[in-house]
Amino acid sequence: MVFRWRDTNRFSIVESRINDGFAEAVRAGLGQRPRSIPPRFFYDARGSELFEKICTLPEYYVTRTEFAILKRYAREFPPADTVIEFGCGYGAKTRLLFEAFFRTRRKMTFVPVDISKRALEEVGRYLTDAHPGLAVRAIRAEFDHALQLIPRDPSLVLFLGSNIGNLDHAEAVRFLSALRGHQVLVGLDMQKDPELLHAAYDDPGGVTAEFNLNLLARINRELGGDFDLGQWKHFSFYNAAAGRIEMHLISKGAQVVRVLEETHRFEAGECIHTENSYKFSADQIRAIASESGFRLEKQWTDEQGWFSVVLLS
Ligand code: AVJ
Repeated sequence: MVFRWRDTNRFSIVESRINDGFAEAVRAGLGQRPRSIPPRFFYDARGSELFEKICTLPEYYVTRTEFAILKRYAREFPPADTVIEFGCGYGAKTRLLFEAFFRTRRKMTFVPVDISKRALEEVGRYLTDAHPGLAVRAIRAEFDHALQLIPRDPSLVLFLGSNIGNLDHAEAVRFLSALRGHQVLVGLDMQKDPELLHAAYDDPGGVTAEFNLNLLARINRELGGDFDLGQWKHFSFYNAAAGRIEMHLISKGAQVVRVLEETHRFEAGECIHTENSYKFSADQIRAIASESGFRLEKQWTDEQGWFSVVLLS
């Protein structure tokens, strides 16, 4: 696809260390017990497409609930000269927010961070077209690495979509600590009826299952693996003690798989842990904020209390 920018000066993209270590992570993850592969590897082209589809599922309340909160309260969020966003994806929420920000400002800089170049280009093209006063300085990198590349002057940082839910408590505190000096708008999915959570992570149409299984398909495509996808089952459940949804891939029978010149033996029922998606309580949000050196400035939620958007400063 060829993009033609109306004004090239207003869009740039830096790509940094984007060999994200998929092979190394898979080798290490299949070699350890219990086996696990980090969820950031879900998002190749096919995985990103499937995730977009998840976001529109009736059972996946997450996206539409957060969107409604943002839409309703956008005017209360503090605009800033520079807005940084971790994990902008295709930027539906970002577009909404900039509509609100540009009611009171004429010039802004937007720094979207994502691993998908296509998503960054699409967001950049749309936003620079829509807002003549906007410059987009995109960063294509892993979140951890991007922390060293974002502007230092006090900015508004967006960390939406409960992307923070992929981090455990210590990781979340470490990530937010690195953002001190900025204001941070964070979207967090709240603890709720496990039935609702189960439905959101195991939809009847099987989109979430396909999203999970795509990780094995990606290993086959990119690392020359020979996973037989018919021999694996998507499994997700709410681990109430840990306050998180866990996603696993379960081996249907005893089998042998070759990946990266190595042989892996699986017994029936053995799993690969592919994702934790933490669900938060009000106390946990307060703890994360204070442990990372922030004040919980403001908090917005929906009528059912399913999702929270908080402003840390
Ligand atoms: C992108 C991490 C917020 O945890 O809800 C959706 C990913 N996994 N369905 C989430 C996901 C299965 C999503 N996050």
